[in-house]
Amino acid sequence: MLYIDAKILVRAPWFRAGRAAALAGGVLLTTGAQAQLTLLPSGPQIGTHVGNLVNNGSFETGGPGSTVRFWATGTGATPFGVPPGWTSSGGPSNYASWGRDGGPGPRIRSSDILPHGGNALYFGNGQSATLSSAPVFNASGEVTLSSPPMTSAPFALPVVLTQSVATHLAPAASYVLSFWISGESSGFATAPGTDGIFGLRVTNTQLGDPQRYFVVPGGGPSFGASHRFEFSFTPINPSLPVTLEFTNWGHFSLGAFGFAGTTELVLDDVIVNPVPTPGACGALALAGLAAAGRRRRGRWSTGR
Ligand SMILES: [Ca+2]
Repeated sequence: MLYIDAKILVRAPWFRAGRAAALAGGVLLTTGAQAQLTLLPSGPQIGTHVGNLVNNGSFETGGPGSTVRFWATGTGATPFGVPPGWTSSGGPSNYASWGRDGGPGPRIRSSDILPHGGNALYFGNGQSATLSSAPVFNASGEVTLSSPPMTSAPFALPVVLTQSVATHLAPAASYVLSFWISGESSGFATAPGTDGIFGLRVTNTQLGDPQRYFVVPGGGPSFGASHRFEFSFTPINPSLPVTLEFTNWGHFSLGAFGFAGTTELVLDDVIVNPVPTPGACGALALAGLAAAGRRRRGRWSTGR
């Protein structure tokens, strides 16, 4: 089976550190009829490479390492190469790159230091993105928009990365989605930073497969230089996979709303883990942790 072994789960530092409370809530309260995608509070990392259902989630397989390839299908930039396991799309002018560059690092496009290995994805798509109204950057890292972002010429299309993840072959009561986000120049930015926006869709977890929006940390005081986003989710139809979809529209031009031009998405270390169904004793233990240990801690990286 591809479950996280329960013994590994209990030994994991995050489980002992109190963040289990939020995950326990997801494990105990959701069913297939209550499918959801819940952003977890910041805290010690939950996702583990052991039991990761994502194929090439760290972009290390086939990675170019100390140089870059251009990965968003549709680009005219060369050399071209899509990370194995993933599907990509973009406009002809996109310059989304895979690997690492600059330093000291590893980093890509002067991001924060990569959390795993020596390859990550930069979603470069130019100074072309706009919004019809002001975004709201919530403290959780989720961004509230009144209408979808737009990408204008010459880039025309957003840069999109997708992978179907076979959760249906690893049945579980719930799953953890974990990934690391930084931004172009975020590792060297000075306050107030230029936080950006990216899109996340996880199909088969919310009715209508809505796209949601989250901050790309720009190195400023609010969100730091990088962040690991983690979610709990339950598939609507457990006999089908879920699809991860990451979208960058480009640097947003938000001067009309009082914001500076924004940074662009850097992504690494994508993980999906099944969470085993706790037995009666396990459920009681988790409930106890939830009651006694619930706390919320800010852990936005301040850059390094
Ligand atoms: Ca990596």
